[in-house]
Amino acid sequence: MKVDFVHEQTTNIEQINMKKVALITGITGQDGSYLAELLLEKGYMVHGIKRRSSLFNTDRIDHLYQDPHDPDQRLKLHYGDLTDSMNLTRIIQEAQPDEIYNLGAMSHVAVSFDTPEYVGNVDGLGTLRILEAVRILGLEKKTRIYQASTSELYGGMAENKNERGFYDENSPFYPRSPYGVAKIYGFWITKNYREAYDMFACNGILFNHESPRRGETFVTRKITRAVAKIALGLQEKMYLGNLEAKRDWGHAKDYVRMMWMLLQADKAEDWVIATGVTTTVRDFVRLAFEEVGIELEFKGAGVNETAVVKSINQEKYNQATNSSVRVPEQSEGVSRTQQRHPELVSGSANRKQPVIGQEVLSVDPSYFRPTEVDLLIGDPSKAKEKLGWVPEYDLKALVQDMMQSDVLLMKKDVDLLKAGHEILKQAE
Ligand code: NDP
Ligand code: GDR
Repeated sequence: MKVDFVHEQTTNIEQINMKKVALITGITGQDGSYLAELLLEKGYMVHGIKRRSSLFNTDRIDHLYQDPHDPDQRLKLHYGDLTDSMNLTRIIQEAQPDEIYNLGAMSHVAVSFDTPEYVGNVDGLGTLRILEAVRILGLEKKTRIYQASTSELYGGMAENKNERGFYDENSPFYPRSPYGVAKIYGFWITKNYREAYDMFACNGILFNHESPRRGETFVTRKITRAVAKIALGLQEKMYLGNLEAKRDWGHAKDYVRMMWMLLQADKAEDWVIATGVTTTVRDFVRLAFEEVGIELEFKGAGVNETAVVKSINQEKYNQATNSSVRVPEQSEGVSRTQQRHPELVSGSANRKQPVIGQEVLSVDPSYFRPTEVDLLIGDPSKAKEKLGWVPEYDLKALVQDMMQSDVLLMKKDVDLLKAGHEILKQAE
């Protein structure tokens, strides 16, 4: 039975879902926030684990907040950590979840080279702690578990692709980072608990997925934020690492829908979720600039590669930036505040439209990784055929979504700074 069919059932399935309880580790992350939205829409009671931090770390889910005093509260957050077995066991006992989505992880590949032991503990052993807690609590026949596995398991080894040139569920693994190695433990321990204890535990082997909520230090978001700032004249250029790396980029919204579908399937299995299209980091940069009407020319190679503005489609640029970049008239003069804080002032002379020939990108080798995954491309045929998964976003739509969101975000920042400037000016 295709899961889409389950989706389309009306009252009966919705009534069943009304009673379902889910627990999400990593609810404050990109995927956790979209998944929480999806499950709440479906009528689930959602429990989420958040870490204690010295600053609020719930920005991505603040719009879902529900008053704990409300008797109909359907989103409950628990303090916790994947390194703490007792804490996890207690939360699982309290929530009695029908479904656990283990999305919590130190998820940055480059950072995993700096914190390898921690990554092993959280991303590897953390998965074991969840599985073992479910078993100890005798919930192994009730609770279905989704493990956030990753295309990093393949390590981009060319010889391990299938005959059609993709990585699929049968391709061998060869992880290339402490993150990938920790996640391979998570993958195998999930499979082992499924086989040893007949638990409904699935691995979603997800290829890169992005969104306006993507963490700012992953390459796509780093690019869209920088391009928005460059377009608005708030920054001159950006620095990136390996422009040759190729990734299979999808939209996080499509991928979290698939996580849910995997746990509704008849049988626990492992699944590749991908778009089947791969693109270089360089082309992602090109596409992002195109969204604001700027065409780039790439020059040089390797560490000496740069990109300059080749042409500007003024109509598209104006439309994308909503004419918010205003080069000041000479006659407007410069106030004392502007002189002291030119960087804070919208419309000040240092905030200008990019110009032809401007260098907007250089390579900084400090972003290179000790071992790199050169190329990833996934074959999602199994998920499409068996579960009827149909992604809504292609790469262009993804880039468009991220660019529109970041241009808006940067403009809001500018407006806030401008408002601050007006207040300062009035105080002078
Ligand atoms: P994010 O980095 O956006 O979110 C990670 C989440 O894990 C955050 O909520 C974070 O909390 C939490 N977390 C980190 N360390 C711990 C810990 N010690 N204990 C409990 N929670 C912790 O990742 P994504 O949403 O992008 O990814 C979700 C999962 O999917 C991750 O496991 C990732 O490795 C995996 N994955 C992601 C892919 C992608 O392209 N996005 C592709 C394939 C797999 P805090 O907010 O406090 O930092
Ligand atoms: P990745 O994502 O390592 O694939 O892991 P990331 O966006 O960090 O890197 C993708 C590729 O871009 C190259 N790159 C840069 N990367 C970053 N972060 N910053 C740069 O300045 C830069 N310049 C070039 C990288 O070298 C790499 O080749 C993501 C994470 O979400 C993992 O948790 C997840 O498991 C995998 O995707 C699938």
